[in-house]
Amino acid sequence: MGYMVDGVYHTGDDVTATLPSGAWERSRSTVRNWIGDAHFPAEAARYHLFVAWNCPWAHRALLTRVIKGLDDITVSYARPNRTDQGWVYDETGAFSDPLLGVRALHEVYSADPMEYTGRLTVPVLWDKVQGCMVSNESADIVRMLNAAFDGPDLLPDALRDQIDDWNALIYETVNNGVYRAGFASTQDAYETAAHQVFDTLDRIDAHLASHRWLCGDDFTESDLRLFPTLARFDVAYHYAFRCNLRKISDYAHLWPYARRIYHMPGVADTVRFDIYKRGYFSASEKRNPLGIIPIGPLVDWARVD
Ligand SMILES: N[C@@H](CCC(=O)N[C@@H](CS)C(=O)NCC(=O)O)C(=O)O
Repeated sequence: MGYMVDGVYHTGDDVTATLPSGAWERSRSTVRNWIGDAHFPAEAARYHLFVAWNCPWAHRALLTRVIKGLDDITVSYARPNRTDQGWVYDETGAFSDPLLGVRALHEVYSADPMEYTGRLTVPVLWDKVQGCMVSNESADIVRMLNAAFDGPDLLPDALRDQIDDWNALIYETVNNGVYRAGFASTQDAYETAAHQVFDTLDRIDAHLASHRWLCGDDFTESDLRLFPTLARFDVAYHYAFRCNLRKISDYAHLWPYARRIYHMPGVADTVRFDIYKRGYFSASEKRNPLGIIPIGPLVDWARVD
């Protein structure tokens, strides 16, 4: 997968992400600048996103871009499968990088004068004027784009505590919960994580029986952060990460809610089910040694109730 030390790329894995209990932990993002600060003015056309269609964290940034109408932020999409060079790009076409012309994400990180140390993750928000990274933390990217630019407010002051509470639960047990289930290396760690996923999905389904959105009448950041996991669930997590007690399309309220988000303007264009399958079912010694990609399931996201 690769990592970087003082701006120099190394192949292999620097840190073991698996704890002695067999549980799996995500490493922390370290580039945490903020649009709106003196060095990073709120001019959309100045910024660029490096993403991968299959990455749910990058999906948060893509969703914020379309919902806030920030088409001026340009985007480079990496190939769905990582190599020993990490996330890579073609020379031309849909998986190329029109901005810097890089062939691997580590070239973006090393183009920043900061001499980065850490993992090479998407999304990266890039400042084209200064030639440096603004942030590699999707939660920050969502918040700074929301605060710096016009368009629907995803984080109204009055709902902030509620939003933070949902975000914390959803991050731990759903967004990252599916990864903790899928990457667990013991039966216990897997079962604990997988049950947490469904406990929260069940709770959200019950909540949505009497609420249009997580925080009442308006679509907020919490809905935005839940959606990438819902979009990947039935085609990928249910099988590839063994989160298979239920599918999203089995839920009475969560399923129409997920489709309500899918049908918001621009959102369907951020979703690529074929690529989710290619990414999550890529050959993996532990999870899918032969790299065979299932043909199904058929999930009718186009349906409008
Ligand atoms: N905290 C980061 C996590 C991003 C993340 O883990 N991205 C994955 C793809 S889904 C990645 O690029 N991993 C590459 C690696 O860890 O080497 C965020 O939310 O922005």
